[in-house]
Amino acid sequence: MTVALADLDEPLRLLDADGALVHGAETERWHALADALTLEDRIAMQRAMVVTRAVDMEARNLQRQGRLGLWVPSVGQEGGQVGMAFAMRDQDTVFPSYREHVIAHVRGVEWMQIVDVFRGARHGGWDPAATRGCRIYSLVIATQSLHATGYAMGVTMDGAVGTGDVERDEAVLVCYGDGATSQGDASESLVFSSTFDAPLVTYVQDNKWAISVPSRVQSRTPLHLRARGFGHRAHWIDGNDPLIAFAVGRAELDAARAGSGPGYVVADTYRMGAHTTSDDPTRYRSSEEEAAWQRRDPIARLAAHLRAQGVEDALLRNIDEEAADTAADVRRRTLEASSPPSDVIFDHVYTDPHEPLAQQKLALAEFEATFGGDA
Ligand SMILES: Cc1ncc(C[n+]2csc(CCOP(=O)(O)OP(=O)(O)O)c2C)c(N)n1
Repeated sequence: MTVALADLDEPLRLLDADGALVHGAETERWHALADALTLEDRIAMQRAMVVTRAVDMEARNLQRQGRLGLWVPSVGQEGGQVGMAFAMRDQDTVFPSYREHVIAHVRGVEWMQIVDVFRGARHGGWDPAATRGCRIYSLVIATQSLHATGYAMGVTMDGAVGTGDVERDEAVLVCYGDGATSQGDASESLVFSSTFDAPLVTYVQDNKWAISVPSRVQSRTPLHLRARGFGHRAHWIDGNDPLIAFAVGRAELDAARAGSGPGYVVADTYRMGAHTTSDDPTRYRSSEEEAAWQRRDPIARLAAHLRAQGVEDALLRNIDEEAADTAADVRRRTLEASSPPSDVIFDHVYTDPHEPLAQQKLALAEFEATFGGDA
């Protein structure tokens, strides 16, 4: 039987589109969890979103000027991301996709580390000790769902699950999009994490489009119902509401670390920009659809909530200025950045010397030499 998305109730939310708190039978237990967020935390969430958006827009401009090979915008999806990022505990690990700039930023990934990925200047991983467990982006759809599952199974084998100490036990977050759920890897991850009670939480950003394919044609059943069929505790949340993302994310990560097995969170959100700078969304979606989602902007929503909590406009303006400064700094550093020598792309593929690769490295060096040092 086909279950139409329209037949379902609304996704869970604690903040409505105007930033007012929502109360109802389903919300109170989530409010109780969101209450752990102090006003300072909420301001920090707003700062992370605003700074990320400013850098995001600047990176898009830099790509247009030929300074980056590609850029993948997160504009519009910052709300759910910031909630999930704040829901993680220090010892947790996250395997992002390529659009989780807020999560990477909150974990401590430097902006230039992200820019370097899209300049094609970074070929290895990020140091998990320096990024509080944020693994490098993956541009191969859903592949990181398997990395995350295996890693989470390893956490269990290390005895770092279910000891009762939430400050020590570990949970793993993996992020991907609605389109990635169509990949076999994503289904295998659901099976294995469920079978092995792995401490894994999957955060699916249903941003409505897998490039030009709408999410509604990719699944006959809503994605959270599919995940329940695999034995995951699954939720459908408003992906532009940082508070519900925090509450559900915190509950699921803590349940996973306690040994209760995997959780699954589907965020109802929207990719406001192009899929990447190589894409033209005007070819496949309407400006009415975009305008409707514009009214649900997570940054405006949390700003309204903060104002209602007594935060002054001057503070919000300071955040805007800080964001503009950060973006300008990223621009300056990108313009100044040099490219690594091309032969390093061979250096971290295998642990041990590898003859065919050594030959390829030599062949590239000989080819580049034909340009007389101007390759
Ligand atoms: C294994 C694989 N197949 C195809 C692609 C090409 N591709 C890049 S992005 C994308 C759509 C992804 O959509 P979704 O998972 O919804 O994530 P979003 O980009 O919307 O965040 C596809 C098919 C790829 N990168 N990797």
